[in-house]
Formats: sequence, structure tokens, C-alpha cells
Amino acid sequence: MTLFEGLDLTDTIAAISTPIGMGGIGVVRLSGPMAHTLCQEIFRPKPHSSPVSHRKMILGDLITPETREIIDEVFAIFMFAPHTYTCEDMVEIQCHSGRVVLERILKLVLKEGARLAGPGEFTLRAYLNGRIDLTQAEGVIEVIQAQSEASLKMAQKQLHGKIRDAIDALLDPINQILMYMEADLDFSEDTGMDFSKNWQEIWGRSWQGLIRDMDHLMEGFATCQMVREGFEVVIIGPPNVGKSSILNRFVGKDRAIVTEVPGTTRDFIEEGILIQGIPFRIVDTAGLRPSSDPVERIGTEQSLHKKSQADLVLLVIDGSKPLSREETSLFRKVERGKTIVALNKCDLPLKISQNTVRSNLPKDIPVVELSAKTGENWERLIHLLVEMIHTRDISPDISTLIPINQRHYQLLQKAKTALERLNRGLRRGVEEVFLSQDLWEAKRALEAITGKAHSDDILSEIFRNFCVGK
Ligand SMILES: Nc1nc2c(ncn2[C@@H]2O[C@H](COP(=O)(O)OP(=O)(O)OP(=O)(O)O)[C@@H](O)[C@H]2O)c(=O)[nH]1
Ligand SMILES: [Mg+2]
Repeated sequence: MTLFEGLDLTDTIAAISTPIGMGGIGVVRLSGPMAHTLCQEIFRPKPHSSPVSHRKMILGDLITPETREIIDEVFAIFMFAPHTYTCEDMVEIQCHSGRVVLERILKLVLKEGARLAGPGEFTLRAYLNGRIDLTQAEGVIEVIQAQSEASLKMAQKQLHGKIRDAIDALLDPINQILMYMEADLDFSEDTGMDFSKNWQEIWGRSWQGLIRDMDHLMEGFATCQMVREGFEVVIIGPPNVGKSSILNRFVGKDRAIVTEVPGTTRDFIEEGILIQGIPFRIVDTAGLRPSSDPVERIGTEQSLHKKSQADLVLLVIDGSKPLSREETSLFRKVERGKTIVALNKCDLPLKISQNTVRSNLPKDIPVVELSAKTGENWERLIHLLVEMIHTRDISPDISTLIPINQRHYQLLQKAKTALERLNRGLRRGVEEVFLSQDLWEAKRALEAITGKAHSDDILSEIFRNFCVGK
């Protein structure tokens, strides 16, 4: 069942739009044809208030109509269609934010005839009523979920229609070509007019640009993901060296199990954190050692796979023990610019010096003595991580980036494949009617990005992530 199945998307909806809890202000929001009349039943403006007008805040009491009991002193803001978030009549009631107050107001408006909004239904209505496209609706949730300044900037671009503009620019020549193609298919026989030259001319001058622009959009995807989700730092090393203890110190809680038994961590554990405003994903992995235990072997394989995909690697060894053969062989595979070596347990007497480690490593690999237990030298590690992000130039330039997501990426890929097929077909002299099918496929894929064409499943998928009240 899709998210909005059976719901009337033209009735009046209401929801608490602020997080429930004690706070200065809470907001109950209404949208739909009955929003204004319904609120007038339960809102009593203070004497001498100015009359209701668009977006004006009016102070008054919220009352139960039957008993005239005051529930709270509130501001009501009446907004008139179509110049509202949803393009419908809306009211926002600003009350005191307490669980009981908010719930009583919500119950009251539901009793008066509103329906509880579904997740993201206000934004869904903004989309269905044509104020925003689907990528902008997705932008709303990106703004709410943004974990860093950079991801907020990206989300704002999305919200302001940058993806839609890019997709519309791709659709422009496609629509022109399609128009001539269809005219050729429909009329050339009867009229004797040949439109194929028209579309082939437009195709000839625009197809390379189309493919290039699609590639450019898709190339940015990895960077977008990095900005959204953070830089991945994978902690690897032999068993029992303190990898999980380091993860726990990063996240400031006992996230991973720590024991003195080697081989404690068998699966990888991932946690997101912010360091100096930069989002990181820290991944703790199973210790690397030869083992006959199949579970441990899978763990080791996973660790190596994670390491190969990581933005940064923190290779941890136990400084309180002599350097082992396994450790020196790990050192040989270290990638410069991507790896930091941590000599952990430096609160204990060290058996390995930094110089010994360095002499076994490729040049310019930073080494830090560390204690996950006491936190000694922790600041140094943080400094190295942040420095590496900046110097390795993996800190992305988002000023020119179009912030696409996985869904957009897949649809762009589909559109590109269809255009490439068309191009091959054209060279091989494939009939126009089949070429037009390729072009239609590309057009539909691009239109699905902005939601010119949508299905209930897609809407369900997107709006499922929204909170009620947005
Ligand atoms: N003295 C000291 N002990 C530490 C330090 N870091 C970790 N330990 C101890 O070392 C043991 C192993 O720690 P873990 O964090 O579980 O090590 P791990 O690398 O995740 O181990 P596996 O999951 O088995 O690979 C535990 O007894 C920790 O308390 C440290 O900085 N100093
Ligand atoms: Mg562990």
C-alpha cells in the first residue's frame, strides 16, 4: 500500500509542526479549504485586534467553542491561497510548546473537522499543486536533515530549484527533437513534408552536449554523497590494538564492545560525527589476522573492502608490544595521503618508537602516539584528520555542484543509455519510429526526476522520510 492511498488530498489537514517537548513556542499547522473557518471557531482575537489579513500575526486566545475555556494564549497567522506553502488556505497557530497544550490544540482542530496530516503531506500538497517540483520537495528534507554547513548549502540549492533547472535544460533540445520527429512520423506521408532534417540537425549539434552535461551531473554524485554523509574514516589494524576503544572515544559513548579478548569486533560498526563542523563517518572493523574461523575470515574481508573504499584510513597498532610481522606487512600496503598510523596504548610503556614505525612506512605518513584509554594526544589525531581533509583536496568545491541524489543518478543513467542507443541506431539507419522510442524513454526518465511524471510509489518512497507536520 502506498503512503497516501485512500487519503483525500484536497481536504483540510492539521499537524503539530514543531518537535514535541517543553519549549518557548510550538506550532500547529492547518492547510485546506476549511482551515480559516475552522480556526475562526476556536480562536478569539484580543479586543481591538486588526482584522485578519494575509500572513499577519494576530494575538488571541484559543478556546474550546462549547465551554469558552481558554486552552492557551496564541498567535494565529492566516495565509491565503495560493500564496502559501501548500498553495491552499493555511493557518499557523503559535502556542506555548508543551506536550499537553500542543496535543489539546491538535485534538481540537481534528474534532472541528480537520484530518491528521500524513508524513510530509504539506510538502506533498505544495508539489501536487505545482508550487515546487519533486527535487525541491526532496530538498526540504535535505535541509531538515543537513548535518553540516556544506550539506545545508547543497540542500538550499536543491530547494531553490537548481536540479530542476539543470534537468529542464537537458529536456529543452530533447523536446524540440521529439516535436519534429513526431511531426515527421505523423504527417510526412500525407503532406510530403520532411521534418527528419530538422530533428537530425538539432540532434547533431546537441547530443554530445547532452551526454556531457549528464556525465557532469552524475560525476558530482560521489561528492554530493560525501558532503551529505561525511568523510569515511575506516579504523583498521590487528585484533586487540584498541580500534573499538578509538571509535568509542570519537563518538563519546560505549558504542562498540571493548574486551581484552582479541577478535571482539566481528562486523563493522559505523557512526556519524561532526569534527570542527565537518561530517565524518567513523567505521570500526574486525581485527586483521589469519584465521580458520569462517566468521572472522568474512570480518577480515569486510575490513579490507571497507579500507579500499575509505576516504581516510586510521591504521592502529598496539604500541605497548613489539612490532609484529603482520604489522610490518600492513605498513607496506599503506596509501600515502589517505592513512594515519596510530600507535595506541601510549599510556603504557611503549615497546615501539615512532622512529621504528616511520622507518617501516612509506615517506610522509603521519604517525601519532595515542591513548584511547586516557585520551592522551587525542587533539593531535583530530588535527591530523582535519588537515588531511584539507590538504588532500577531498574537501569538495560545492559552489558549482548540482546536488543530485541516488534516485536522480539512476534516472540520469537511464536517460543517457537511451540517448546512446538512439545515437547508435541513427548511425545504423534504424527506423525513425524506434529512434523516437529511445527519445521518449530519455524524456520520461528526466521528467521522473523533477516529477513531471510521477507514480504513487515514487511519492510514497520520497515522502516516507518526512516528519508529520512538514
Ligand atoms: N592501556 C590501554 N589499554 C587500551 C587502550 N585502548 C584499548 N585498550 C584495551 O585493549 C583491549 C582491546 O581493546 P578494543 O578496543 O576492544 O580493541 P580492538 O582493536 O577493537 O579489538 P578487536 O575488536 O578484538 O579487534 C581492551 O582491554 C581495552 O581496554 C589504551 O589506549 N590503553
Ligand atoms: Mg573491536
